[in-house]
Amino acid sequence: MTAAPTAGILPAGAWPAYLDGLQEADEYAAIEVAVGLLEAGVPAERVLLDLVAPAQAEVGERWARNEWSVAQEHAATHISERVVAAVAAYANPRPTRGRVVVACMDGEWHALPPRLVAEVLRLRGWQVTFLGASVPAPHLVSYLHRHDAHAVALACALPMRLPHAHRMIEACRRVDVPVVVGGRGFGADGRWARKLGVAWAPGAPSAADLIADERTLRRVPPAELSHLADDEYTSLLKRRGELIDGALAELRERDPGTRDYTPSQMDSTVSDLGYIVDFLAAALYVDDATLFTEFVDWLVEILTSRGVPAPTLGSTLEHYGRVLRDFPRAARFLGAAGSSLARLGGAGVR
Ligand code: B12
Repeated sequence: MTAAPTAGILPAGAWPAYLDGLQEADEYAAIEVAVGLLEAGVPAERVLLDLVAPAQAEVGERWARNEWSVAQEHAATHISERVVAAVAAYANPRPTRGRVVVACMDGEWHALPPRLVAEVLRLRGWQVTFLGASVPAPHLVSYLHRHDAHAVALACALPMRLPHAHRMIEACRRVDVPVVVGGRGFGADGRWARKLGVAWAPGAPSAADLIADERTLRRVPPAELSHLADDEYTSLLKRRGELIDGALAELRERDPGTRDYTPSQMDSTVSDLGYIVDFLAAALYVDDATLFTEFVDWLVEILTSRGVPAPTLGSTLEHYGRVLRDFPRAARFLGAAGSSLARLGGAGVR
């Protein structure tokens, strides 16, 4: 059993009982643990942030290690959503402050992390409109035209969505609504938010503090994106389809076994090849090789735990490197990822 990352804050027994509830897909048991804490006087904010949030991170670890299936992860996440709803209903706060709109970036389906942020903001008196997963920029802007908002909180869990994040942030700025962003997609220290020139909060409490301090929220240094003038990002996107098709053809050539892939194995392979291009594009967008190398390290972990050998990934990076030889920054990032891969599995880009 994994120890609670916040051990000591919650009464002993709550964490294992809650994780058991998620593991057994027993929503009644999980809700009972959460409501039991509330009844024992634990503040609702603590239940959300010290029980539900780290449990979801643990769900992610178990999925990444291939210990839990996608279905188990989905069931656990659904239960966490029910628990959040139960905690919110129990606390039942009434708004005393202005409206904050909370939304996920376009193409971003991780709605539970910003839902936790939304509930914490509600607990602190804000009137929150939660727009949920994958909100297209024009819809967000039209909502902001119709409803006065004190601030917008935008979530991004996957760094590959950062270029979209930037478009959403700019769209909010055009209607003069200040923005705070958060989520794993901006890097553990928020460094990619700084590149995009937007206020970033590591968690719900700091987001609430920032939203309450409008001057600080609006006082952000400008974006640092002058590197985009080299057009590598835009050109890479234009070649996305060609890159994936080429990598697939090269993979089939190199490893004839892939020709016998089932449709679902083929789907996963094509989406992995696409993720490599999308993460590379996002790294170009913020001009940071670590965005790409961290992704490749993560992908090695995922593939290895599912029995796919790391050399396969090394050869694909090599292939992209050959095709993108006229893209100096992309070539550098692919090289850095290859070296990292070599350190991890001894099979990097040669
Ligand atoms: C549940 C889940 C899903 C669900 C989401 C359902 C839902 N309703 O949210 C579904 C099934 C849709 C999903 C899909 C995918 N997922 Co997913 N998912 C998760 C999981 C297990 C939990 C997410 C969660 O609730 N976390 C709990 C929250 C509380 O943690 P948190 O993000 O750190 O949030 C805190 C702060 O970051 C901050 N914060 C977060 N958001 C915001 C927003 C604002 C405005 C502010 C201020 C602060 C803030 O405050 C929070 C509270 O303290 C994570 C694992 C993890 N560690 O998070 C993977 C994870 C994020 N997913 C991952 C992946 C890869 C995917 C997929 C690509 C998988 C696939 N092959 O299809 C897709 C991508 C879908 C998409 N385009 O968005 C990876 C990402 C890895 C990477 N390199 O980026 C993770 C890390 C899993 C893993 N261990 O590998 N996923």
